[in-house]
Amino acid sequence: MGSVEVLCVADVHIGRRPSQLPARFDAADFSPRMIWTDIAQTAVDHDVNAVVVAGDLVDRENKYAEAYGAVESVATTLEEAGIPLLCVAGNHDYDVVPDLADAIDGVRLLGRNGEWERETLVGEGGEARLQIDGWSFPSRYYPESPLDEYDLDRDSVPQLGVVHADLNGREDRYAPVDVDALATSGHAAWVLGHLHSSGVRHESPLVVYPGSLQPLDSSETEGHGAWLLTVDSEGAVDTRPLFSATLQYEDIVVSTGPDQGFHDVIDATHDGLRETVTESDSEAELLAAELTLEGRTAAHTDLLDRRAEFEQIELTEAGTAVRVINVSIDTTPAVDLTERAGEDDPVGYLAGLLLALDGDEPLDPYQNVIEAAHASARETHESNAYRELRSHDETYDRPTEDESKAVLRRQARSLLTLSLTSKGCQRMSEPAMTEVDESEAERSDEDDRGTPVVVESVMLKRAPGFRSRWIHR
Ligand SMILES: [Mn+2]
Repeated sequence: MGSVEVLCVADVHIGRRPSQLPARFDAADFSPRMIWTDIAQTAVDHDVNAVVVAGDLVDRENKYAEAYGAVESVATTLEEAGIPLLCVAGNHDYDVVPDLADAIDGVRLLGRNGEWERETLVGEGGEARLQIDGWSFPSRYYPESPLDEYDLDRDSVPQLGVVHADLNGREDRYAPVDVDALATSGHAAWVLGHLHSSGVRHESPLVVYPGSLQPLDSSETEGHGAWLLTVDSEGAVDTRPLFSATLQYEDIVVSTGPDQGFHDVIDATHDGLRETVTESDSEAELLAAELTLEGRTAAHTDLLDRRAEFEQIELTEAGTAVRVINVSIDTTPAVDLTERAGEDDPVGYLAGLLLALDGDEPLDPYQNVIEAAHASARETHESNAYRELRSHDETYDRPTEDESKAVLRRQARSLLTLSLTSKGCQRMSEPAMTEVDESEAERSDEDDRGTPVVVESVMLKRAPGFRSRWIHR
């Protein structure tokens, strides 16, 4: 008697489209529906004994029509190949999958109405080889562990449990289960649905989340797809991901250095993207990267100005199209704060303030600017202009001192950049505290004292400590 192979998928969410695809890529081409219809061929190619779906095959009830054809097409191909298609319902499709199972030959629902149910896979001689135990969501929410209701008989045939459940979840609405309960249930293995991030959560007995079949948004990073599970004649279980998804999201962080210019950072980004493809096990058609740039760099201002150029990156590496879908600039100007702090000019003041706000220097000398910033933040918060916004979040009272400090830190960074580059006021992005006066800023650009006057007049006119040091010198 040989081994039994099961193709496991979960969280297909037919009806949804992956979000934030780069320009010129059609979300329909990367839809879960497309990936799902390929599952039948994958099952035939691997000559599996069954296909198991661990819930949330369909995104929601109003996607019945869209799901019907795709599910029927897979069911038909599998039926012709003699491969059973076994599904349990999840919290998204508790009211869809039972109807699909009634309407389409070849779709077998396990665990209707939240009652455990078993399907036995038999070998060529009719001998039982694997029992598949399934439980389906009876409603949108189910606050208990489905294992509490488990009531099927035990015998010597290995059992595979299939359930849509929240493993060790903090929320208790989606069939919370404890990994220990699964590990001690007597099953040879568990295939779970609900969490979209794939992986083995317990070895021996095996507990595995196949994860979403196709990633649906940029939080679902790394390789996705179906998993192949093998139970040998001794009941030993092995599993591996097939990485069948055509799309992959990744977060990529590129560190820049003080001497790097804009083109160097682009080059480093290319290297980072290529490396990510090379290191990935998956062979997705499209890799969509969320990019974060960090570090102290001479290119800081250029990066802020030319952020959009990163979204024009077009690479192909090992057959994968690589694109950037989102860019965060967390860099700082190439100024050594410690070196500049204490110098008797605005840069020195801002450097000292930033060090103090980061906890590297005492805050005492900056108390008055912090208090002024805090008063200004609260005044802005309470102003009539923002009354509408305030009414949308009644739990939020007023800015705390820490929140005001965070605003002050951002403003100080922004001002530091400005005063190092003398590029004017266009980067004063947070008017809550800045109150840019165009005429004043323009006038002071021509002033022979240059940027420092802009600095004073634009933002820190509310900060008595700052003004007293430089305006009246
Ligand atoms: Mn779910």
